[in-house]
Order: sequence, then structure tokens, then C-alpha cells
Amino acid sequence: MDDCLFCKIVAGGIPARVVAEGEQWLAFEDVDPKAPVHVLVVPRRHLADIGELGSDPSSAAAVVAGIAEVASRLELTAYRTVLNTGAGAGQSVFHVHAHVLSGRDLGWPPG
Ligand code: DGP
Repeated sequence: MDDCLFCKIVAGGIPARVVAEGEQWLAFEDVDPKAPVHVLVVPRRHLADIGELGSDPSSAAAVVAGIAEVASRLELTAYRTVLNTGAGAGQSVFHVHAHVLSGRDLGWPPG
């Protein structure tokens, strides 16, 4: 997708601090961190949201593997994974991404 921010990051057209990557996924630091650790895990393929991700089991599995790899690489013992879906729930970039948050107390339930 030519006008997709995260497609541009995946393609290397926009710089990002890459934490880890796989054949079908990329993990990079969020530019506006909400916790000491705030990493985004995205499928390389453009899929708008979790609904589209759910129709691509290969990419869905890749995102989950990416989350696990980030947690392992950063030695996270406790972390939260969030996928905002729809503007009303806070999604602002419509290339599905999992937020991986850690490094502070994470209250429950989330706001
Ligand atoms: P969401 O609101 O759930 O769609 O999350 C989008 C996240 O993307 C938000 O936490 C900020 C992050 N973000 C926006 N633009 C950029 C960028 O250019 N680079 C990086 N690394 N993150 C970005």
C-alpha cells in the first residue's frame, strides 16, 4: 500500500528502530512510547486490522511469533499485548500492529 506508514517502515522507506524481525513480521520501537518498553509488531503484508489478520492465518501466526521473539530478546517477564481495532478504540494506523508494553506497572482493567 503506497500510502501506508507501516508498509513504508517495512520497506525501509521510513527509518525505525528495529528490535527483531522475521520472514513475515517486523518489530520496531513505537515513536511515542507509553511505557519504558513499547514495541510494535506488524505483519510485512498489508492487513488493515485484526479482522483482516484473522483471514490470513500465516500472518497471524507470524505476528504471535514476533511478539514471543520480542519478549524473549528483551527478556520481558511480564508484558501486555494490545491490538487496537477501529478509531473508536484508538487505532490510528490502519496496518494491523500489536503493541508490546512493559517496564512499568500495567493496571487492570486497562482504560
Ligand atoms: P494505534 O494508535 O494503536 O494505531 O498505534 C499506532 C502507533 O504507531 C502509535 O502508538 C504511534 C506509532 N507511530 C505512529 N507513527 C509512527 C512512526 O512513524 N514510527 C514509529 N516507530 N511509530 C509510529
